[in-house]
Amino acid sequence: MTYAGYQKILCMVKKVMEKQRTLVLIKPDGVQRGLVGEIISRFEKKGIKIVGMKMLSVSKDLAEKHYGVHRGKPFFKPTVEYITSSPVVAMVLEGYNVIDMVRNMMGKTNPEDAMVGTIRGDYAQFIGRNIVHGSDSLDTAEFEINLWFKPEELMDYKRIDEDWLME
Ligand code: IDP
Ligand code: MG
Repeated sequence: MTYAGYQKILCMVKKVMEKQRTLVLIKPDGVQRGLVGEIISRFEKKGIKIVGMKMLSVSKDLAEKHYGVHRGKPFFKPTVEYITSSPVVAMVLEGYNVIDMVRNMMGKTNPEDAMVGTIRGDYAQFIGRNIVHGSDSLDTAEFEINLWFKPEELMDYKRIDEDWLME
């Protein structure tokens, strides 16, 4: 095997083994439509660990910080109004490559483009009512977890099925 080939495999292995945390929100429409259990259940069945969870009413300040990267865009104000309109469920999920895994399980931002089998593809129709949020990168995840959760609200524990999830 060439050195480059060895490096590539090392990177692949490293990616597979990267333990991450991500912020997931069940947005107001997900809560109002009775989809909290269904959404959490999908993550649980996949073997993803919940390390933090709470229900809260989102303040305008928190919403504007959370969607800060979108400030100035036409959908910024409606999106802040949407997330503050009714309680949300916020979760921190942990697992290997969990950031991309959750994004894949959520489906594309616009439910019209989201594949059947994804959360948005199965349960949503409009981009402004797309029922879930998931952090989109390591940096975003760190920022969003710190924004929504205090360190003491996050749990370190071992799930009993962990040994059976991994090779
Ligand atoms: P994401 O939630 O898949 O990461 P972002 O592009 O980060 O998508 O947008 C944040 C949220 O803003 C979306 O989930 C959606 O609720 C809302 N949003 C984004 N683009 C539009 C739009 O074009 N019209 C209405 N709402 C939008
Ligand atoms: Mg986003």
